Amino acid sequence: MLKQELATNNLDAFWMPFTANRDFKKNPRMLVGAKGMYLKAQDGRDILDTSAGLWCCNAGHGHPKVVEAIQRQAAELDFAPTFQWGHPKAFEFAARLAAEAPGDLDHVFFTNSGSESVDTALKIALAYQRARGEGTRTRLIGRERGYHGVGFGGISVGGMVKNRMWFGALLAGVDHLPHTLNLEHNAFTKGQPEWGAHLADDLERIIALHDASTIAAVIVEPVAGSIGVYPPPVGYLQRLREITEKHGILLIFDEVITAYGRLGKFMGSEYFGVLPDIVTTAKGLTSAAVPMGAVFARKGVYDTLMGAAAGERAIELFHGYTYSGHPLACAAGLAVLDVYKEEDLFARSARLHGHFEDAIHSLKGEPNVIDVRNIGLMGTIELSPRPGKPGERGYDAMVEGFDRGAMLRVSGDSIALSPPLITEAKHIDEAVEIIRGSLRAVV
Ligand code: PXG
Ligand code: PLP
Repeated sequence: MLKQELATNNLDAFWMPFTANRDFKKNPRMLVGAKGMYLKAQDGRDILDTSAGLWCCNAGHGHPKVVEAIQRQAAELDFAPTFQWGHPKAFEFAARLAAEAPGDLDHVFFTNSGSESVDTALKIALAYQRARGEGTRTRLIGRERGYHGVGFGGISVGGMVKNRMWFGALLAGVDHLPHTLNLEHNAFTKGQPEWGAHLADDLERIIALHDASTIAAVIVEPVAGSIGVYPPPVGYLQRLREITEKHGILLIFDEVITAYGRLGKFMGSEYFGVLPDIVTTAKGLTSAAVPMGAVFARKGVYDTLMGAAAGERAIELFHGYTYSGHPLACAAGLAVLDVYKEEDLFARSARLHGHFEDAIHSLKGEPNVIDVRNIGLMGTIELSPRPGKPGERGYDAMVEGFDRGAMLRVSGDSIALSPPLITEAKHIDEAVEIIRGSLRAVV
């Protein structure tokens, strides 16, 4: 009896990630169920999911096909190692992903999260440079305000100060491009801003400082997500591609948020027409039903590492996770790919973009709104911070939104929107009206 009570009432033991633990445990926002576009709160209310969980439940919640695939797989093969053994679904899933990916992004390395995908990509980049006889290329270039997860690699190339400042000196040999947000030039832009492509030229400055022969890779999110949706200026990603190519530097797109239909395509890379050398993904890969990440590498990267190994019995890359290609995750992912196809969710997301754009830009003029940005089915409403209290207004809006029946994902004073791709126009309208009410209520 006592044990049962502890299991349900004691919130103390779970150290919650990226959460104000003390406030949450006083005023919990507990979710106990989910179906389609809605979560179920513990008090029985339906809560609209405006953010696809954490930008991840792209196929919506509890899709019967996905549920069934996971159940079947758990009964058939719960686990098989992928170090020196294999199971068919891992190969099938990788082959299907490679077939969908643009260009010659033909090889897939499985991880369990976006953070692991980022560490994997950075390590592949370093190993690739060494394998092709360019072992002096050890520097990694990220971007200010970038989010690349929470591993030491990811926070080193990442650029969010709170995620870095507590954790020591981080990786050596990392430099950062400037971020691309500029409200003076670009506030309330719909889609990609015209101003700012020249910010990519800062890479030439960094190369002039360190020399290209010391630089392995550049990693950026094609659309900065977590910081609050910064669509890239027109031409910016193309310019990064040109400069990296010219100097033998790998270009890594971190598409943990932008892949799997968020921009109406399999990858953001296709949306922008820029082919990077490595792409990191997670989240929508399995619609978050089972944790999983996947790193895509172009043929030349893979072939170089295969060719450099000392014979066919040599391991070509000393890297991997116990759960790389976990059977439950592969089963979920295969079912999710079917759902994306059968329900045509990427095209549907592309079709809804115009309605989404008009709806969120209608929040211009509401109290404290200083910018609205959007691209594909991702957008943000940025609020001015209360003087000396950054993040408080955003936090209050989140709490208010929950009372009004929506889960709002807030980063600082930005409210991010990234609905599941099954969203209908009426859900977008419902989300925007809840945000409007919340903004008027919190002031
Ligand atoms: N790269 C990018 C671009 C991401 O957006 C990660 C890596 C790390 O993924 P994992 O699976 O290790 O969390 C992410 C994750 C938010 C939010 O609300 C964003 C993320 C995760 C949780 C919350 O902004 N991005
Ligand atoms: N720590 C220890 C002691 C381990 O034995 C292992 C894996 O064997 C790990 C960490 C890494 O775990 P994972 O492969 O799940 O990332």
